[in-house]
Amino acid sequence: KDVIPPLEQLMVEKEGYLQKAKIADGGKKLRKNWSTSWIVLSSRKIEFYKESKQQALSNVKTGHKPESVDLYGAHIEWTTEKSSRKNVFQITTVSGNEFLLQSDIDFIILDWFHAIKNAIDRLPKD
Ligand code: I3P
Repeated sequence: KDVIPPLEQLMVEKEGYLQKAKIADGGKKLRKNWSTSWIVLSSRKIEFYKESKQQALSNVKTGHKPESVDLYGAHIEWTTEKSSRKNVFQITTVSGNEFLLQSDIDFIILDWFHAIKNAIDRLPKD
């Protein structure tokens, strides 16, 4: 039978592949482990899928959940200190999760930075 996706998933603003490393969970530092992630940005959240888009879509039916990042109150900033890689920015959530996102391709990472920053800036600040 058909599964009706939540409203946010019908309002996807941007999606694509980036390199991702989660470096803190609830304020607790994690060992950095870069991997390719399928990333879906909607108005209020980012979802990180470990798999390809195809697998991500089929997982909607199985109920397999991606890692979801709440953008309310989140911070985004470029960083040159947290990685030896170029084109890295960090997202920090209110809950103390920290993610690094990276692409070697300048325009791709710039587009993502501005899309996520705009989404955060559009959300209420309190
Ligand atoms: C890490 C791995 C990461 C690297 C990180 C290393 O080693 O090489 O790619 O981050 O550097 O510690 P390991 O796989 O043994 O955990 P960058 O690629 O972002 O530089 P770091 O410790 O300076 O963060």
